[in-house]
Amino acid sequence: RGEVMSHVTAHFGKALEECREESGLSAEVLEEFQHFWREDFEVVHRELGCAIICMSNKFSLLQDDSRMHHVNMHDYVKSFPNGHVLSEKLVGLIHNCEKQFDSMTDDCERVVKVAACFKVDAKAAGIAPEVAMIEAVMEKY
Ligand code: BOM
Repeated sequence: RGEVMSHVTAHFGKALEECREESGLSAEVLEEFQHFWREDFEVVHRELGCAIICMSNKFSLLQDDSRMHHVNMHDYVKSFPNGHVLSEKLVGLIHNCEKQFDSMTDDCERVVKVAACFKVDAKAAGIAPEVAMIEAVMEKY
């Protein structure tokens, strides 16, 4: 059931290389974005938070305060095959995670916490993709 999320991740992940320099995220920490979903990948590096902000900005998914832009995120997820079945859920999970770390003032540190929370909650909700599923759809984007 991580099918839809595999498309979103494959597309979103294409922006990683454009964001490597400005985020300072090394290939040693995260070589390919789809590894974000690996069981043994720990979502802890501040630079990953900076990279996610940079990547999200490529698709206008954030507001000026580096919090999610709900409408744009909704539309982005809906643009993928069967995206409408996931968009509401994904926006809800991310927003719930944002609320838990709202007092953190460093945007990169806060976003990596939000992303780690989202990874856990997406797995629990059964919407997280397998890395193999992402690799299978990479060529489409
Ligand atoms: O408050 C900042 C909100 C940041 C939203 C992004 C969180 C999840 C990023 C990590 C996983 C990405 C996988 C697919 C793309 C989802 C947009």
